Amino acid sequence: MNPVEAIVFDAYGTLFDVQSIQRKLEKLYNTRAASIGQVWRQKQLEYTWLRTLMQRYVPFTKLTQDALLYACEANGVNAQPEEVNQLMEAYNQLDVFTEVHAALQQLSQQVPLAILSNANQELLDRATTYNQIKPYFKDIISVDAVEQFKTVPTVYQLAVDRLKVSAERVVFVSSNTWDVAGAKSFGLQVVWVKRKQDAIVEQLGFPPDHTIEQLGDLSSLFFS
Ligand code: LAC
Repeated sequence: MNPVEAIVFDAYGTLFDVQSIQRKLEKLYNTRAASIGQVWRQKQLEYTWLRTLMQRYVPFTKLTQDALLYACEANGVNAQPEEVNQLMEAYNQLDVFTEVHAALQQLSQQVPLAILSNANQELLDRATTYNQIKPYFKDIISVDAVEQFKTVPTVYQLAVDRLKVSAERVVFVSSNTWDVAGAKSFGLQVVWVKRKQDAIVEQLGFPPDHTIEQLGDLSSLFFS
């Protein structure tokens, strides 16, 4: 295993728990909330991939709002502007998973940390400030800088360039199996944080180097 000179984190589902958005959806749309939430997340991902293929970049907040409008219409809901604003505001105030603070506090004393995310810079700045985790990071990197979304190699190259560390000495941590494959394909060391017990690795030929269940396992994995 190569020495570790930096650890880079994906944001949504890895650091930030998107579950709180589901609760807001339930308040607004009760029985249709589950389906809206599911279509919203899937469409948000699809739009990042489609817009990259089309070379038609827009900031993550705009794309996420477009995906929400699609999800509501697909479920027969005519989303009101106030409801859309409420749900989008939730992205600025997502809570981190329970183990995140302690894990980042410990890891930041051992090696430089960064975030690498599809989210736009403003959204990342607000979410990390809200959760008071900004001080743990040497850098907070948004794909805004290259105007392409994951899994294009250019995005992972951003982390290598900004941290000035060779790819094989960067550990990338994500809960998103497609992001795991993208980072591994690029050449980073990759840890999958398997937060959902029924999740499985993508059949893309780029499996993670390690699988953990929560971020507190990283320190013993690399620094014991
Ligand atoms: C991100 C999403 C994919 O932060 O979680 O890039």
